[in-house]
Amino acid sequence: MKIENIELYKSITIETKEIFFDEKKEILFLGRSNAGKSSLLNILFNKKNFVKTSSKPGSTRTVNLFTVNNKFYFTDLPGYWFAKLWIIARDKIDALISWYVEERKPNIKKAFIIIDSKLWAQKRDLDMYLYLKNLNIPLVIINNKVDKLSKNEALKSIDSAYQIFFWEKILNFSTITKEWFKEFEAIIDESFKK
Ligand SMILES: Nc1nc2c(ncn2[C@@H]2O[C@H](COP(=O)(O)OP(=O)(O)OP(=O)(O)O)[C@@H](O)[C@H]2O)c(=O)[nH]1
Ligand SMILES: [Mg+2]
Repeated sequence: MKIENIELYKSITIETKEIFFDEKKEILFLGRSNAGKSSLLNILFNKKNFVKTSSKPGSTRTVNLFTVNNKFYFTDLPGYWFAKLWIIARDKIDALISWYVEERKPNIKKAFIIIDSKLWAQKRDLDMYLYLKNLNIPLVIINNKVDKLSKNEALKSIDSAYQIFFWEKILNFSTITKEWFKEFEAIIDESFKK
């Protein structure tokens, strides 16, 4: 898909009264804080700082929907585990994520779980994986930041991810080198065909 038009459609918080009812097909970008969700969207949109990113975890605190080509939603979600947040704030973010996912479930054609390959998959990632699986949401794991690893470490990291996520579809990725970008785009195209 050639991305020609991108607009920030809306930002949703736990205080938002109602999630709209709209038939557009949607893909989600989920992951622990700092894994690279917002960076990945910038790469796809081919823009430098359109989606706010930060080296400090916790930069995305709302669910941000971007309309792509007036036809699809690409949705950036807050990180589901940000240890430095107060427990109440953390619970609020987790509640926002699950409320959003469950409301929009019929329209979600793919959820990308982005993990930081250097930190390996953690229990929270597995919890999210099992949660989405239970909801029957199609998903792909993105093993991001492999530019930080040697070739050998990258192989080990994806191997361990396969074992943790029950041989689910996993793609190595780096938003810096953009290696595997073609494969990533192909997954997106295929998601919207359904
Ligand atoms: N080395 C490397 N750094 C990356 C990569 N992708 C993202 N980063 C960096 O990781 C940091 C976090 O990226 P974000 O895209 O803001 O992460 P996020 O998952 O949206 O984080 P939250 O909004 O806090 O949940 C930034 O400093 C990025 O530049 C990558 O592939 N390789
Ligand atoms: Mg973000």
